[in-house]
Amino acid sequence: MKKSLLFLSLLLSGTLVFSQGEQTVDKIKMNGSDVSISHRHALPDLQKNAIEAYDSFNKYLFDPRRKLYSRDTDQSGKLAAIWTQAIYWDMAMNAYKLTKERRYRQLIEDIYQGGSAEYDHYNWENHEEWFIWDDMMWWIISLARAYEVTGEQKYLDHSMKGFRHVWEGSYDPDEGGMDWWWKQEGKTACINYPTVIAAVTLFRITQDSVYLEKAKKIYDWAFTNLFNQSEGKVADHKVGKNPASGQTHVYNQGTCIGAAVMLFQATGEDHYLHDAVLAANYVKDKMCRADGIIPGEGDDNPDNEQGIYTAIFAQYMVRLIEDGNKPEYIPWLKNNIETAWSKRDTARCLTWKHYTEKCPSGKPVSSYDASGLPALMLVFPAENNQK
Ligand code: 7K2
Repeated sequence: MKKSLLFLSLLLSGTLVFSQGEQTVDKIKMNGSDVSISHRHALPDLQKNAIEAYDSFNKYLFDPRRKLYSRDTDQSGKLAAIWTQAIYWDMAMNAYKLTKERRYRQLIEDIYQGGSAEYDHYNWENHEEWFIWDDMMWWIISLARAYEVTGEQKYLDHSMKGFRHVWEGSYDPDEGGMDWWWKQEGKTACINYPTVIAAVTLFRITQDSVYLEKAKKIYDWAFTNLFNQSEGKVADHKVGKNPASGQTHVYNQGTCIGAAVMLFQATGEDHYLHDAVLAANYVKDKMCRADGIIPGEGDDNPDNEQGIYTAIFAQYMVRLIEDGNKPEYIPWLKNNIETAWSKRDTARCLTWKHYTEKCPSGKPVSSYDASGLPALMLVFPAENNQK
């Protein structure tokens, strides 16, 4: 507590100190009425670096005029892909949760406004704009989460409407599971697990058990059809009666982990947690390099969106650590952070998806590639929460 504040507290009667997340709020009596004075705890080093990394990400990649993110740092005016904006929106919410700073609260609303102006005011029926089911679902998740963080009703309204729309169009009542697109046959991990995440989030908010039933149904379909139950490997997709196939991706592992942990929390059933651990171990032991570094997927073409996959993985891997109480994964993630941070472009304080190679100075970096590390740093458990 600052000296002046302490002095003030001693002078005034009825002083009460309590903790609100990262903030300490001092309630004092002034002229007979309650006044709150808040000041943030000093953040530990890793979290301070997280804010530095995130502010640089925003400095070079957020377009304040369009209130959305650019595809890359080259100022070409090209926006990042529609669905990736939702992942960047999650990052703003995580920065706000970490710091409780007003500027990040404002950024949450700004990105909402940017998305509204750019994507037909969240009119899900507009299939020119919202051209694939999974792109919608990423936003539906983030809209629900934005409601959880801020209590803004309009976010929840769009989320619930969107969920209904995607469910009606994409759910297959005969075979189960969610279709990826209306123009191509096939059910992908990237629509099915995000549907579970959206449904459990909406269940948590509304307590409407219909959401929970839908979440379980889709999870079961994915468990049976996409999930390798002994290895924890998530197949990318399944087309018709063909066996599941496709490359493994860290984002699919991540959403599988998130879906499983959320269902574990919602139901208390351990088998979900067991699946999440298997899926996490698969990434750690089979997809990472020998030194445990998470792979940056895709080529270096600025259009390649796959760099963002580690940001998605981070969001849900940390849920396993915190909500699933698995602190044993912390050193692994910390090593990833320390390695990539040491390779940042110090001039811009930007990182990229090749964590063991120096992020090149003076060259364009895509928002996809630059998002992975700040996203992980923002959600990394604070030192005092580590067991
Ligand atoms: O084939 C699909 C998907 O199954 C696969 O995982 C990725 C691999 O490529 C396409 S979809 C590309 C993106 C479009 N919409 C949002 C994302 O979920 C998806 O990765 O890259």
